[in-house]
Amino acid sequence: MPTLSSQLFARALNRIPGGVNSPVRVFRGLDREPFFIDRAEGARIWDVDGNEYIDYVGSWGPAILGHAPRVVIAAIRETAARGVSFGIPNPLEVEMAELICQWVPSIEKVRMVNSGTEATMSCIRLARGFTGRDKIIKFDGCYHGHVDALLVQAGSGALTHGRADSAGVPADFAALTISLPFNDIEAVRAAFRENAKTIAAVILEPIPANAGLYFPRGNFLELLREECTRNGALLIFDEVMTGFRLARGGAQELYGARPDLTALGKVIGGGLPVGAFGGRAEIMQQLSPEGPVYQAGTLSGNPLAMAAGLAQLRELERIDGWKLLETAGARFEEAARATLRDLNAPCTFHRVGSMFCLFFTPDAVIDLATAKRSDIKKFATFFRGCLDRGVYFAPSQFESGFLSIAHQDSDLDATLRVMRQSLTL
Ligand code: KE4
Repeated sequence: MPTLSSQLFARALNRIPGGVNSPVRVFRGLDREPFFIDRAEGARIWDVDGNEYIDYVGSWGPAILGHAPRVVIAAIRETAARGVSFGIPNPLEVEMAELICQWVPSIEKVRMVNSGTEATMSCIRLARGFTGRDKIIKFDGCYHGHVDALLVQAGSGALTHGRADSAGVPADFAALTISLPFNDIEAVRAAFRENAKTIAAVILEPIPANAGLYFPRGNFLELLREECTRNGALLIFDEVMTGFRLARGGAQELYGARPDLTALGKVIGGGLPVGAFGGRAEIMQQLSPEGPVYQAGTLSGNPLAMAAGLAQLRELERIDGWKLLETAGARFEEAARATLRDLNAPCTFHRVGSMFCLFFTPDAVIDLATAKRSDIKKFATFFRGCLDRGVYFAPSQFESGFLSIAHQDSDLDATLRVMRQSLTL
């Protein structure tokens, strides 16, 4: 008897491309069909066939408090009772803007949008409008959403599905995007020399998490800041994933960095569709209706996403969630590393705060090229082993895992037991 998930997937394939509304959900290369979710609470999810999993995807980042946190659900219910969307300024978007600017000092003005893609797309257009320049530097393996200008050597689903560049992006567009190896400051300097006064911005995930998770080496971020300032280009941090997750002020707080623009998303919506972008006031003033750079959105700043996001962020601050997540993350990392040592497993484990990644390569992972040395087949066996034992990790080697406030020590201990079994399959 086919499972309910497989019946739903068969129907989905009839009417939805690939059966999914986002490619990374399709379990590509994992020799499994995706399951369909029924409900979620805390650190756990249940599929439509009643199978329970400890969840380390967390809706790809938003579920930092765990699923269906009481404060968020209450805020949505209460706000929805007064109307769902107005297209008229509402008090909650003012509160959200004030909170973002207070928590992220580099952001003097901010505008809400409805996805991370919209946030990065708007940053690119704004940088081009502000500088009068057209070219963009990004880094191989960094993923910034499905923006034409940034689907060049992109990570996440583009990488998982083996198409780091996308069809449908005109060659003339792609030619304006220069993609370089992450951590290679000499390549950045050479690109600025070879494209003098034509580069509008450098955009990056300050801690890349869409080709698996790896880190800026040495003072790479500081040198990027210097090169952008020296060459009159804007520095854009894509903190859609790291923002409000790794620290109250995101990765830029951890590294003491000061980008010109920041893209945000995920956590600030409490699970509802959201994005935001902000930065120096003199740049943001270029946006319509004050300036010549047009950007707009029917549902931007909608009260439900604002209420959910504010409730989540304020709860994070109330409980000092970042400290709790660091404690849990360190505990998980220590036990995971001990397991890998004990099994002499050919793996590399990376973690920062509540974000982690297990690469199936013994080599150091510092950029996309080294991440791609991972043994995808071993990852697939590990993923299936964990799934069959009730642990759901991101369905791709080129993604990151997320802990939430809701993950208890007992969940982590159970997960580590499952990891140990799945690493020896
Ligand atoms: P969205 O448009 O999917 O809301 O955000 C795009 C985006 C931008 N920047 C970063 C750093 C991101 O990680 C993302 C989206 N992340 C992926 C997971 N790696 C979303 C999952 C999906 O594509 O279904």
